[in-house]
Amino acid sequence: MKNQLCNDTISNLGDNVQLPGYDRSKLEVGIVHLGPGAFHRAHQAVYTDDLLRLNYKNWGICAVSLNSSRFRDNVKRQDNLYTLAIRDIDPKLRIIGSIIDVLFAPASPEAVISRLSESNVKVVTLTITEKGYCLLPNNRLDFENSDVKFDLEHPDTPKTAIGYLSAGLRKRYRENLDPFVLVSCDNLMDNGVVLKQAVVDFSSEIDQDLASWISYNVFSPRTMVDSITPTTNQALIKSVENGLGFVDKWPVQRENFSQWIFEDVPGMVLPPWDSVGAIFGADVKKYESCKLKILNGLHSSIAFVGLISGFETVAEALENKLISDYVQKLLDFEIIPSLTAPEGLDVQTYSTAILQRFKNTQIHHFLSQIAWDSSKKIPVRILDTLQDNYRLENPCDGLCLAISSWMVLIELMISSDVPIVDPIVDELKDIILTTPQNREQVDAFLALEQVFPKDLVDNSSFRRTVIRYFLELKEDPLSTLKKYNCT
Ligand code: CS2
Repeated sequence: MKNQLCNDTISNLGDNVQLPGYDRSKLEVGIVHLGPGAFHRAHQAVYTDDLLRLNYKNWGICAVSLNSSRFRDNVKRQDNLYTLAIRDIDPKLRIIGSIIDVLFAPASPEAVISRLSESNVKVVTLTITEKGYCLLPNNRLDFENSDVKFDLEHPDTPKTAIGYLSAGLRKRYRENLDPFVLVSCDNLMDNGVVLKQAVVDFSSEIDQDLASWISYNVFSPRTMVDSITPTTNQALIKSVENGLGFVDKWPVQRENFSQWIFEDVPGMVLPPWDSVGAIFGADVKKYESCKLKILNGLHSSIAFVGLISGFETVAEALENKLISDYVQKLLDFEIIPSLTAPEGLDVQTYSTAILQRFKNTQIHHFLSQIAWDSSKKIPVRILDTLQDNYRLENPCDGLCLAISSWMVLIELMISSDVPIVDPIVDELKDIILTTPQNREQVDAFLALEQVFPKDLVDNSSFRRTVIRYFLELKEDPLSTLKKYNCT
């Protein structure tokens, strides 16, 4: 049995592995992170690891899992160290040491609130996925959400990130401490703005003065994050073990590319992530919009058409010429024309680089992972572009085809008993199991108010096109793509 990665064994690792190289016992927690999934560990924790290498000792991370104890259970015995495997032309293994404490919130909510109210904690970062924000389609907090209701009744033992942020800020407010800066790192348009509004809305139900204090004093910049990070699986664990010669129970993998852009707000103090590659002050709103519509919009579209055509990973799906032609046409005729690029960004070059990244065969980026929580992703990634295109009288067929593919995929998954990861899984099952007719099924999907905005559903051209593609795709996905590519 091989030794486990931990503080005591780290110096025995081979030269092929990059080590933190700083004294972890000297670090102080300055950042609390909510939701330490693969993306956080491969992105913000790595930027922070770079900072710690530059000797900024007071920016250690306390990672807080809100839903699962898996991370804590796996990394505890390895002193919270883990391996980052860069899977690219030039593969690398690197040990990340920036996470110095891990809490599992359901086991000790008071420990989390107490961390959040420490004076040395200046920043709270979040990767809680779209559904973690508990938002309505208009991006305001959903007070009917059962977890939000629970948190309002139990503000000292909350379940949601919003409940924790409010509780931590309440304690700081009472103790006359400055608030922390909120840094949302999720793929939401205006992520910082939306997050702060949700915390203010929640807090105003508890204490109006607290809500005003948050409103006036909390910084919550918009950010854009980017790095393709497939989830950790057994294959990764095995290959990292072979590369290290040590056991790492919870490594993480990603491509080499990584980007982090922040809105720069006067007076806001952040860890100096700009000294390790992050960009402060760019036109983040436009960057975010380009990234969400191009990278994430294409990702979801490829996931839907790829899965119903029998492919498993992004790179595999793009090897199919019908799919890659569809993606190129979608990009050139429907996505790029709807965008306003930030100054200095050449959208053609940007999108070509993204397609190149998608073709990276060193990572197995499963389409099924991208398809998780699609009901939350579709509005931001696809429907916003569709609405713009209808307004601008641009072509819309390829985006409608993506929406129909999602509906076909849901039907396929339910009829073959494949588990669906989505906050509205029950509604989706209901549609397929109780609405037998094709057209009626599409109408039932379109009636999902959490997904489809009313003006889009009322657009008869949209509805007709989605029905047409739904019927055609069910017959034969690849020949449907062929037809679309030829028109
Ligand atoms: C992906 C994203 O899983 C998904 O939905 O589209 O996680 C994507 O890989 C990242 O946003 C890339 O930065």
